Amino acid sequence: MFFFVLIKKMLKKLINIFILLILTFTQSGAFASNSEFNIWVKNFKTKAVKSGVSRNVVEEVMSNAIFLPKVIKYDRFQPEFYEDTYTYIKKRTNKNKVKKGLALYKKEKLTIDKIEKEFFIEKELLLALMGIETNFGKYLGKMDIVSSLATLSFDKRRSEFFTKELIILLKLVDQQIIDKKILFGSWAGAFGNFQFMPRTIRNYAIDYNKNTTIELKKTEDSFASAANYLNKIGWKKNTPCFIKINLSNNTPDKYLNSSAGNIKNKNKVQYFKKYIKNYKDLKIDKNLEAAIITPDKDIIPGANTYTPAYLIFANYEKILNWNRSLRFALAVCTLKNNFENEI
Ligand SMILES: [Ca+2]
Repeated sequence: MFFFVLIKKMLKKLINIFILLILTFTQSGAFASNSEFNIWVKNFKTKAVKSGVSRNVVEEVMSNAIFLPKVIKYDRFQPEFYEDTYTYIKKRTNKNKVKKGLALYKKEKLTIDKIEKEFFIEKELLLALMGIETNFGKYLGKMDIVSSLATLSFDKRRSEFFTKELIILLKLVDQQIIDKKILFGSWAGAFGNFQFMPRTIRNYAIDYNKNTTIELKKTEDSFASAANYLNKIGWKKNTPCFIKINLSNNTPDKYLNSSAGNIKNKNKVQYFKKYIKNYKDLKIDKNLEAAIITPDKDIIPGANTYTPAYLIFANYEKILNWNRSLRFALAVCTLKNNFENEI
């Protein structure tokens, strides 16, 4: 009798554990998301076919799409503190980076020089962008970008934007412009040596060596595509990007741009004369249109309001077009200058 009660108790306990397990499993985010994700994929496929992608390509490419929880984690990650501008630039433009870029240039000199001439874009700028985006092709990203884009499209936060990007990518595969076997890149769907999003590929990428596909992980196509992009958005060769200034403490607040989203209160360099302590030393055309940026202000706790400060020009804003970050554009132009001293 005692033995029978013991077995009954154990059985009850096992059933409880079993129920608990089922509950835990079905309530977990990953499980819930997966079933909802599959429904989303089904609806997305219909949408993609309606927008003109062939059914075969939609079925084939989307059949391997999975929900990637880590992509959501990266997208939600907000750094608790930002590096100050000096640290950010220093890390990304150091001697090692210059050395690595020079080695690549030496190897690919003929191609890179040809592209520089053809698109009117300085080779130093191309090298700087590649160095900062992927450390010269070392960090291309290993994420399956179809799944990344699908995950971000499924997610509510920026669904519309990423759905459009994914449809563009499917169209590029459908038109056999991009090889579907090499779609690995960053968690946000950027791809190749210069980290192009699908829309950038569609609008600016070039099959430079004319072998029918655009290979953004190879020098010829990726450098020509980046140069074409910069040329089309209006980068002007041999005109300045930014210059460092010592800003006076009486500079009105409205002139201090600290956000990359909307550069305000532009004027000729000479207009800002009364606010710039080292004005006389600035080796720059004083009639150029400029704006002042103070990238640490409002972002770095306890940062000095007026230091560091820079005058930025039209070219700088083209780099913001590429990536909307004040620090990114400063680092790119700094690395470009570093290359200029070496090539
Ligand atoms: Ca090609």
